[in-house]
Amino acid sequence: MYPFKELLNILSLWIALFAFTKAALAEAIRIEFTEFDTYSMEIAHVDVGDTVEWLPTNEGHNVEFILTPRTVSLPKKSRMNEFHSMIFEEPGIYVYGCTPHLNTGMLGLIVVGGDFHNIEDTDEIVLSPVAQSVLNRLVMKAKSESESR
Ligand SMILES: [Cu+2]
Repeated sequence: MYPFKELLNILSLWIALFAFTKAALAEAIRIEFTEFDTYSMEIAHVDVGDTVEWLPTNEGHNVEFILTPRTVSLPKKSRMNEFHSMIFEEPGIYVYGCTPHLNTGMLGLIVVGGDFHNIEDTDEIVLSPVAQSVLNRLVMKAKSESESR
């Protein structure tokens, strides 16, 4: 038989291991660059603290943020054809696009924590007519998805 103290040690080891595994499994959302000049996931609903990863599965694309909550400054755009990842710590909506395909509407929307407080700021983004209609569609879809969650 193990002495009580040793049992406690084993128990706390298991708890630590469990916490570690949980942290390691914290959700990472993966978005691919596609041959159709789109992101494989146009809208991502994530929780605060989640990581989003962009995979350079097709050449000629990157990730450039064009809207973040006001408390978050625009991150530097990612390099072409490179893996990119970002942790989302502030609730709100984030809009990004691919620098060379912004005008043709290669856009993505991330909703963090189901928070749309800065939705009005999307009105101030200046885009080509095509990209503008893509953005409008994404915003409407994200809102209705959010309501049905
Ligand atoms: Cu692109």
